[in-house]
Amino acid sequence: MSTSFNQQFDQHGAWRRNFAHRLKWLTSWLRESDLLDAAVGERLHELEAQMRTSRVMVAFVAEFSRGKSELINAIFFAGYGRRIMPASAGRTTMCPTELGYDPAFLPGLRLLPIATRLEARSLTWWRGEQERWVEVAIDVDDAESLATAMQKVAEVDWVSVDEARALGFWSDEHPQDNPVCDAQGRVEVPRWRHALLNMPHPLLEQGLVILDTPGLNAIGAEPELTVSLIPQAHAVVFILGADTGVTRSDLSIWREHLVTEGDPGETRIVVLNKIDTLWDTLSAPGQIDAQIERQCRISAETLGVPRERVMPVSAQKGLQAKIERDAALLQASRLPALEAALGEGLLGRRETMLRLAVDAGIVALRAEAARLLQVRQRDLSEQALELQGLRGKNGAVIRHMRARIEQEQAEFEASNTRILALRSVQAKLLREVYAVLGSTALKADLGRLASALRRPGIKLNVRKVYGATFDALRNNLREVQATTGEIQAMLHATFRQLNAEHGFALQAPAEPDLNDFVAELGRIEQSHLHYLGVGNVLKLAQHDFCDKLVRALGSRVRAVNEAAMAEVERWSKSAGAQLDAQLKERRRNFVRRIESVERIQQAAGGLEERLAEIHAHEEQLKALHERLQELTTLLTSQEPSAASGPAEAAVRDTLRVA
Ligand SMILES: Nc1nc2c(ncn2[C@@H]2O[C@H](COP(=O)(O)OP(=O)(O)OP(=O)(O)O)[C@@H](O)[C@H]2O)c(=O)[nH]1
Ligand SMILES: [Mg+2]
Repeated sequence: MSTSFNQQFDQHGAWRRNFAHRLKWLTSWLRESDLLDAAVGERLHELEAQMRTSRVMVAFVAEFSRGKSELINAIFFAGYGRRIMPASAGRTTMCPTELGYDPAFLPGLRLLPIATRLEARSLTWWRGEQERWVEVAIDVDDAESLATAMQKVAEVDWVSVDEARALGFWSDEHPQDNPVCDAQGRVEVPRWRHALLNMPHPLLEQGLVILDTPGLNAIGAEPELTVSLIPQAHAVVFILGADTGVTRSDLSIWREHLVTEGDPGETRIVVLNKIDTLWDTLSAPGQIDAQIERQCRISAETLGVPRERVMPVSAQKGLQAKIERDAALLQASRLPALEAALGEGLLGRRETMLRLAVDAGIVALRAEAARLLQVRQRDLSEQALELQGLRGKNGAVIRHMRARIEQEQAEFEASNTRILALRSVQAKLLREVYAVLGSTALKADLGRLASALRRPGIKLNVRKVYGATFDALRNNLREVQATTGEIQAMLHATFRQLNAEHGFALQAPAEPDLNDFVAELGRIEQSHLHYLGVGNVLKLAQHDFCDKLVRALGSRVRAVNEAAMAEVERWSKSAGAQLDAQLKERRRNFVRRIESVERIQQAAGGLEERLAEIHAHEEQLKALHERLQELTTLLTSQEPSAASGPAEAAVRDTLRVA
């Protein structure tokens, strides 16, 4: 039960590596067995990409100084024997900091200057702009160098009030939130807008992404963080201090970031940190435990979550205990229980999802390859039948047979026009899909939203305005679904006809189901309404804020639309690839039949020899089919890496927001 998050993640990584290994193996077998046609290749490619790009993101969210960075140090970086993320009294982490690993980039820390806030671009956009980021090289094997580089995320600049206002760190409407000016009338602002650490740390290499955030109650947090980045995390850890209890600002951060409607599957963990501040040498251990328990209960009640969801820990003592290898202190820090919950809840769910997707992919792959084998099998038995009919026949009959095959071949090539027509209609409808979901159309929709939000008196109408925009966006998806339905009907009809005329085994691939994307739009809408509902609606009066909000929205909706387009494209490609594969097979089949007849024309014993060959070939195909079943089953029937007994399932359930 007490496998740590790190161990769990290692197992998850091992499973992924193992899968990738077997997939490679299957690929080379398919190639050797001449089964790797375009349709099969497409499936393999998808599976490989699915595994490679799957990420698990954990976000740490809390008021400043609750111990977010310290907890990250304790859970993930204790192996370095020192503090890696800066953690100190007062505000420390000044910009959102993402830790992950992408082998496409060199290891290093990339920092986006705060001045980019003055340009009308979303963070998502900036991610693609390499040259504006400041790169700090790190030596990944040197803890000192890593920790020194990470100090950058705490850097600040002193600027005039005007500059601070322009950057979004000064508000005339909420003067109580403004930072204090120094003697020269300057205020402190973060030097960086966002930090990305790219590092081949074992957990990060396996797809873990950690998001550390600056204390969020402060003025100046970008809406994109709330409505885009945090909602995309697979788990959000919310941290309270045992020394402070649930303060008003904790509560407002909780309401703004953690209470999201429509995200029932997401994991939210509440951590009551700094329990060591309750370790009082004058109290008996039982009294201390009772006090911790009482604090957890009160916190749970205040936040409105079940008591089990609140986990008491001491990040600092946990880090110290791991570094000093002090087992008793580690136990007292209660860090292991938190790690176990994080590992089982988060990874268990993530792995289940990945497994389901991968299993479906494998089944489709197997069907695709099996179809190819079936076609070949049928071609062979037809050939055998054809040749058997030639037994004891004279030369004229054989010549006639050859002429007939050649005529069939010519007719087949002539019927290609229908296939070409299918292709062009398909391409035209796909272009329509791209027009509906593409970025030009989205820009127009969001432009309308932005101007509606700027109208005075919007406060009472926000729901309606968002509703109108999202109805339009949802309608786009529905329109696309109607188009794919049309293409599907056409595929069915044409495939049926081709099957009947040419004995093909074409089967239209399952039509993409866009309902998940419609639901995702609903979640995005909810997260925005929620964000505006918790007191941010007044900020809409600031143009800058409004633009930022709409840009953040744009990035998320674009991602949804792109995913939907990818799904449509995948389906369309799969249909095309099937058709190509069958055409190719059929052409090969004509060539083989003519060859057979030629051989029989030339040699007396050619017929029996050819029949024996065909029979041997049929046996071979049978064996291939069995092997295909075996190899693909190997990829689906692996045991889950994380033990998933009833206890774990229960933890997982408690981690779920009902
Ligand atoms: N006693 C005690 N102090 C802790 C614990 N965890 C963190 N701290 C201290 O609390 C202070 C703030 O910790 P940070 O990790 O910097 O807090 P943060 O939430 O990242 O704060 P910001 O980066 O400013 O948003 C530091 O001085 C830590 O050493 C703990 O478990 N016990
Ligand atoms: Mg911090």
